[in-house]
Amino acid sequence: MQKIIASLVLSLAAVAAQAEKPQSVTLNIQNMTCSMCPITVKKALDQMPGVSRTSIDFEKKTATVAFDADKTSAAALTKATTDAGYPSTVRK
Ligand SMILES: [Cu+2]
Repeated sequence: MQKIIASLVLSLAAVAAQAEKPQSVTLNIQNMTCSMCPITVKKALDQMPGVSRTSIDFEKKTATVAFDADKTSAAALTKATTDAGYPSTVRK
């Protein structure tokens, strides 16, 4: 019985690991001119499904976003900031 539970826990962990495909992308953000802008950009990104973490660098005008590749994409993220008034491109 214990063996069955142990293998069940292991397979559950494997499923959980597979379900999430974390990916990270850095975007170059245009139009961030004042200290309020990063808040707007962050909000636009955070509301996207699958986004787990967003950090904005106001000095470098970039946003680094951790997201689940099953739920969203880099293209959807650049569209989100663009729709919010901050056109962005994926930094290569
Ligand atoms: Cu601003």
